Amino acid sequence: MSRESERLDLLSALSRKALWLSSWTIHHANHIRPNSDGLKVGGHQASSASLATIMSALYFAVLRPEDRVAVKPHASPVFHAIQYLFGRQSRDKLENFRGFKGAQSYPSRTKDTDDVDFSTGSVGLGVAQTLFSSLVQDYVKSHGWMKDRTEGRMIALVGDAEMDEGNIFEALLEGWKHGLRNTWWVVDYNRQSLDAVVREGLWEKFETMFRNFGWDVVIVKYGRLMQAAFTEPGGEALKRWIDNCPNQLYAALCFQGGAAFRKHLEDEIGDQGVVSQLIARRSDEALLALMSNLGGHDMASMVGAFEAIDHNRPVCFIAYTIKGVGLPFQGHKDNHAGLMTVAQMEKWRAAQNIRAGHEWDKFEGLTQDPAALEAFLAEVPFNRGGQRRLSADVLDVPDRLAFTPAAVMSTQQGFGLVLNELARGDSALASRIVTASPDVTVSTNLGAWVNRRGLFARAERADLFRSEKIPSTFNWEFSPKGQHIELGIAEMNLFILASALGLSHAINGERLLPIVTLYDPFIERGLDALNYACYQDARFMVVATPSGITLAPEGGAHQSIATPLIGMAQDGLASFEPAFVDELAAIMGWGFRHMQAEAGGSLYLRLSTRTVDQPQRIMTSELQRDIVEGAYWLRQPGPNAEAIVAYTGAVASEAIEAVGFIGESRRDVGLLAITSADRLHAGWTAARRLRRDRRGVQHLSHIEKLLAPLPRDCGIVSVIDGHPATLGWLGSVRGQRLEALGVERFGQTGTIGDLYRASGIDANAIIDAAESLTAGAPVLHRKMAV
Ligand SMILES: Cc1ncc(C[n+]2csc(CCOP(=O)(O)OP(=O)(O)O)c2C)c(N)n1
Ligand SMILES: [Mg+2]
Repeated sequence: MSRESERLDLLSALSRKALWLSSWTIHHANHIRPNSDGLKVGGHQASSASLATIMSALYFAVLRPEDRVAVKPHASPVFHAIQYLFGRQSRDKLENFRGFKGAQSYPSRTKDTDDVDFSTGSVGLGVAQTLFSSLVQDYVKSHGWMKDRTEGRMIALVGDAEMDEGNIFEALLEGWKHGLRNTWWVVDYNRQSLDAVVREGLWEKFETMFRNFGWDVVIVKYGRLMQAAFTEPGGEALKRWIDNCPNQLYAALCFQGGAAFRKHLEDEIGDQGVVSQLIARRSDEALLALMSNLGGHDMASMVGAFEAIDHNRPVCFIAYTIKGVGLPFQGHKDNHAGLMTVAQMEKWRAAQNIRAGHEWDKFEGLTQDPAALEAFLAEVPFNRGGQRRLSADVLDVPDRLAFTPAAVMSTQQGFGLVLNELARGDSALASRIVTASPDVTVSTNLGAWVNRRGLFARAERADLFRSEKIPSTFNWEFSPKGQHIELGIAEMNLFILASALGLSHAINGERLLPIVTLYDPFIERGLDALNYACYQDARFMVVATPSGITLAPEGGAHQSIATPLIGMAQDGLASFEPAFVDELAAIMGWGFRHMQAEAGGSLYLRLSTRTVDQPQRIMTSELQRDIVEGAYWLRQPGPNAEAIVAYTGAVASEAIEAVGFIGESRRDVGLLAITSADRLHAGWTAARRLRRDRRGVQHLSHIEKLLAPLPRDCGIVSVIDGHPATLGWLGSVRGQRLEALGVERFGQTGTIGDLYRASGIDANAIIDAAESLTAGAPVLHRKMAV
C-alpha cells in the first residue's frame, strides 16, 4: 500500500469508528442507561452520520492546533466520539450523554470538557461566530499581538437548512466589508432539514451568493467510487441521471436500498447495452454503496478538497451527503429524530464485527493493526500543539475612572466622557478596549473615543472629508491600529462580534475588552446572539442608549419597555441602570474587572439621553461598593418610616421631587437609588439559597440589609422607565406592601412630561401611590403643568 492509501485507509477506519461510537452513544442514552425519563434523543443520529466522514477528515487529517471549529449542533455525538478517540473524552461522559453533567447534547464551550471551541445550538450563530472570530484574529494580528503564533482557520460545519438563518447572510455581508480571510464553511448538503427535503437547486443559489461575496466555492459532489464508475462505458448516462434526480427521490431511494435504485435506473436509463451492463455488474449492495458514495462520505474526496486549498480567502465547501448514511433510516424524510431499534442496532453491531460488551473499545471490529491506529492518532497534526485553550493576564483597572464633571448631564454623555478620558491616556486598559457599534457610533456618544483612537481596518484608509478640508466634528481614519470596528446596522452581528472579541483571551491568548453600543430597544433584535455570547462565556460590555419612553419625541417605535427584565433574566450578564454619571463611572470600573474575573461575566448598561442635575458628592469606597451591589439610600429613611420610594434610572428627578412632597405629610420617608435591580435580586436569591443550604449561616443580602431598618408596615413605591415587574419583587424581601410604577404600553411621541404623566411614572403618580399605601392626611401634589 502506498503511504497515501495507507493514510486514507486509517482515516476511513477512524471515521467508521467515530460513526459507530456516536451511534452507540445515542443508543446507550436511549436504551441502556437507566432513569433516562423515557426521553428519547431526537435529531442526533441521522445528522451525526451525515457529517462523520467530513469531521473525521478534518480532525484526523486537516486541522491544525490553531484552527477553531463550530460544529453543527446535532453533530455533537460525532464530535464527542472523535474526542474520545483522541483520549480527551471519557467513557463516563459518553455513557451519560444528555444526562446530568454528561457530554452535552449540543457542543458547549463551558459545559463540555473535551475542547469545544465554540458552542452551538441555536442554528446559524456558531456559523457567524467563526467569521467574526476570524476578523478578531485579524484585529489581534494588526495590533502586533500575534507574537509567534500561526494564524488559525475558523471553520464552521453548517447544515444546509441551517443556511435559512438570516444572521448568516448578515454576517456574510459584514465579512465582505472587512476583507474576511481564513474562514471555511463546510455545508453538509444532505438536502434534508428537520421536517422536510430542501428545494431543488439550492446549491446553485449558495454557489452564486458565496462567489458574489468573494468566497472560493468548492463543490464536493461525487466520491471516488462514483468518479470511477463515470469513466466506465455508460458512466456518463449514470452521472446525468444522478445530476437530474430530484432530492426527494434520491433520498427515498437511499432509504429503500440497492434494488430500488436498480429498478429506477433500469426503467429510466437502461439501454440493454453499456448502461444496463454497468448496473448489472453490481450486486444490490454494491449498487447502494456506489449510489451513496457522495463526496461528503468519501474520505479521499474530502481530504483532497480540503488539502487543495492554497490561499487564505474564505472558502465555502458544499459537500453532498445523505442524512443518516449507513443507518437503516438513511435518506428517510422523517429521520431527523430517527433512532435505531434494539434489533436494528444488534444487526448493525454484528455487521461491524463488534462483540457484545466491547462496544466502547476504541478499535473493536477494525481490521487495521491497533498499534498502527494508535500511532496514527498520536501523530494527528491537530493534537501537536498541546493546550488549545489559551489565557491572558488580567489588566489593571484604576480604582476610579475619571471624567470631566458637569452640573447637569445625561448618563449617555457621561459614558462618552469616561471613554474620552480613557482615550486621552495611555493605559494598558485603554489599549485593549475595542468598541463597535451598528451604525450608531455617534448617536451613542462614541464619537470622541473614535476621534482619538481611530477606526480599525487591515489597511489604512484616509478620511476623504478631512483631506478635502471639509469641516466635520469627526475625524475618522481607518488604520490597522484603530480601536473601533464600524459595523452595519445588523444587531445580530454586533453581538456575535462581541462574542468573538470577548473570547479573544481564550482563542488568541490576548485580552480584549469589547464595548458595544446600540439603541436599547434594538437589543431585542440581537437577543438570541446576545444570549449565545453569554452562554459561551464571552466577556463584553453592552451600552444601550437611549432607552425607555424617556426618549420621548422618538415615539413608540424607538422606546424600550422589556429590556430591564431581559437584563435581569439574562444569565452571564450583570445589568445596571445608573441615574448619575458618578455611578456610571463606578460601574464601568467594576465592569472592566468583572469582565476579566474567572467567575465574572459581561455587563449591560442601560443609559439615557435625559440630562439631570448631578449630585455634588464624594465617591467614597462604601458608596462605590453599594452602587455596584445595586442600591444605596439617596435619602436615608428615619426609624419610623411610613413610606419609601425606590427608583431606577432616568426617573430619579421625579422620585426626588415626589419624596419632597410626600415627606411633608408622612414620617421619615426614604429614597432608595437602585442602580441594578439585577444584582440586587441575584444577591437576594443567593443569600436565601446559602441560608437554606447551610443552616445557621446568618448571611444577609444587600437589599435585605438596606430594608432591615424599615418598619414592617412601611409602604414601598417603586418606579422605573421600564416594565414595573423589574422592581415589583422588592415588596417580598421583607413582606412590605408595594406599588410598582412603570411602563406597560407602547409609548408615543411627546415631551418627557407628557409621557411620564401618561404612563404614570411622574412625580404625581409616585405621590398618589405613596398615598394609597399609607394612612394620613392627603399629600400635597406637584402643581400640574399648564
Ligand atoms: C434557531 C433554531 N431554530 C430551530 C432549531 C431546531 N432545529 C434543530 S436542527 C434543525 C434542522 C437542521 O437541518 P440541517 O441544518 O439541514 O441539519 P441536518 O439535520 O440535515 O444535519 C432545526 C430546525 C434550532 N436548533 N435552532
Ligand atoms: Mg440538512
